[in-house]
Amino acid sequence: MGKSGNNISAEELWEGIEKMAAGLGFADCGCAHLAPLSGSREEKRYREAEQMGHFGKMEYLKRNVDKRMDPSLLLPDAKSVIVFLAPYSAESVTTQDGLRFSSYALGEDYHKVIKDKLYRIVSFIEETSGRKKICRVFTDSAPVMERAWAVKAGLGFIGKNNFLVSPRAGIKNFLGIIITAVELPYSAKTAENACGQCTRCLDACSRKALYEPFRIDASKCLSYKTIEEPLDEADKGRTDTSRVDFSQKWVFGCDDCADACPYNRFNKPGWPEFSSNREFLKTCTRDFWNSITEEEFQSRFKNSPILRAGLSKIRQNISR
Ligand code: B12
Ligand code: SF4
Ligand code: SF4
Repeated sequence: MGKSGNNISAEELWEGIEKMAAGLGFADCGCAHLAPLSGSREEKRYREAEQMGHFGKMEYLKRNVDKRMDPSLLLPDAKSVIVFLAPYSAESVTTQDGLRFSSYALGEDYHKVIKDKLYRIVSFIEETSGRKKICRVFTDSAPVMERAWAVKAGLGFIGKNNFLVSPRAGIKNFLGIIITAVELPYSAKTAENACGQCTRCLDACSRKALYEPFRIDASKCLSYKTIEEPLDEADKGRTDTSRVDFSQKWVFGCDDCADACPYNRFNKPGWPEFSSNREFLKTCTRDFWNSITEEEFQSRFKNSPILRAGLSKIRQNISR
């Protein structure tokens, strides 16, 4: 591997990135050579899912498929995809009246938290290599096949529940991505699927969204139902939650197929930013959601993933 600029070798640059990632709290990172996914098994699976209607009303998944399959359309001259694992392993919240909030939504908006840290690594890459505008940062926000790149970067395998499962850092990790024009040493690590005969995640999925190993009908998934599915016209502006039953229910996201997984034992401690609202959410019973105004909701959940669903949608989820 040659020099990446400023007379530093690609290996030295990568060592610096790894060290910095560990210092910032990332549980692992890896790097893949950027090559289009066009014609790959990942593209085939993606197009099958779309054709079978599994994307429901997530229109953004149907747009920019060319970019999704070829990240060099997102950054000219892109050479490498670096993938980072950001642990969020706090236990989900259940209120005393049985409302459940998924473990990934208990703190600050993860997009911002992760990107802020990745921008620091970008500054390091640019300063060290002596080149500007050679990186782009993504997390859950753009047409990038994040799980597929995590596998290529050697961070783990795709489990039967569709998660990127890391043999070193478990299952509760967000993925963060830097696409860069710098050529780096590519990961030698690989991880074969190690689910074996286990089917705990499929058994745990009450909606049968995981309808066979490695296949999800996202339009049936509670995460889609409680966050992404557009609010029913009839339910817009709902102000009460009177049609409530008393069983436990997921109100924002779902952790059933993740929590069932034995790889949770390898989870690293979650970043405190990802659980900063945990104690408060425990107090958010039906009475709270009934009485809060739109303005209070906007201000209380300003920097939280929960804002994405909106107050009316949360009320709909509670009364469903
Ligand atoms: C749309 C979306 C959703 C949708 C659809 C999910 C889905 N499984 O398709 C909904 C709203 C349901 C959802 C739910 C959740 N999501 Co989501 N979601 C996304 C998003 C934006 C796009 C995913 C996508 O393209 N789906 C389409 C399918 C077809 O593609 P895919 O899941 O990427 O799967 C490909 C690879 O797995 C690939 N593949 C690669 N190698 C291999 C090898 C083998 C053997 C196989 C079989 C497949 C395979 O094949 C697939 C098709 O190409 C990504 C961020 C991103 N840009 O990638 C986050 C992302 C996948 N979500 C994430 C999270 C945290 C969740 C939830 C846990 C949130 C929650 N608690 O409610 C749940 C988990 C549900 C589940 N079992 O997957 C994380 C996952 C982290 C991880 N460790 O895997 C991501 C990566 C966001 C992030 N940056 O951290 N999500
Ligand atoms: S998140 Fe919940 S509904 Fe979605 S696939 Fe997993 S267990 Fe099923
Ligand atoms: S629960 Fe079992 S089958 Fe599902 S992803 Fe984890 S190890 Fe694989």
